Amino acid sequence: MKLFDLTGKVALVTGSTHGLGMSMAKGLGQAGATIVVNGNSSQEKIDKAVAEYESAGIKAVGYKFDVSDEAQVKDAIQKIENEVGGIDILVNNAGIIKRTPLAEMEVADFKQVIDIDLVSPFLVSKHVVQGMMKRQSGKIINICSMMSELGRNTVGAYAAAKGGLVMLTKNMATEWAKHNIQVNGIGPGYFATSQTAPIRVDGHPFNDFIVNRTPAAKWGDPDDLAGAAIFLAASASDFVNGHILYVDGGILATIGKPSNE
Ligand code: GCO
Ligand code: CA
Repeated sequence: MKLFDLTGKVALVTGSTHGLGMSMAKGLGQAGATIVVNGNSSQEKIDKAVAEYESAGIKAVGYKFDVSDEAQVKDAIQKIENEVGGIDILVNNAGIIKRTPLAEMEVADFKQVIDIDLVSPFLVSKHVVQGMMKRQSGKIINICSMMSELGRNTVGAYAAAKGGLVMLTKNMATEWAKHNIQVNGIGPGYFATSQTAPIRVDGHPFNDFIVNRTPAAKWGDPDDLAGAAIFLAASASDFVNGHILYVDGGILATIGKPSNE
């Protein structure tokens, strides 16, 4: 299906050494894209991830850089464009979460969450879009959250960043659509990843709460995100712009139900 074919495309997925970033990147790779793998913890982790993509038959190249450091971002994007090719698809996925009640949260911690989860998507996009504008073609996907729409105790900084990312997505779409660049978001529901591991343990009240709160009655399987990523990266979505595609098992469709139902 040509509409969903990414053969010959270069896709930079930030934070793609593990978790949802890796699942979405694998989907893009299986649709034909070359994956530029990014992380910032260690070169070893990147090398391991690249090997994992390759063993799945996906072309992958690793670049270690900090998405919140403009000098590093500029340098890495220049290298990627020279060494791999023009970036056709950018997935702003890298992010962090801190679970602390707002009244007790240090300002520095709040700012760090905003910096990585909101400023970095702007920063990376700002540099990647230069090439996209020259080529008059590009796809940017910002990874949002249930917390783009809903509040929850202890995740205020993350929610502020992810809510902001929705408006950043709409504004990028507004400014860049005329260059044939589509900017959309994916809003994952509750997925089984390392980020949610501490709140997913069996017997933890949050685990039962999520299963009960989700009409699909389960945590998402990270592989369930690949289809949305492929759609928003492919020509199938060429007139879809500024939209957030929530992949949440129906959470946002409902107020929820009492625990005895
Ligand atoms: C939490 C979770 C969430 C998710 C996700 C939901 O503590 O509530 O970690 O914030 O990770 O982004 O969409
Ligand atoms: Ca190309």
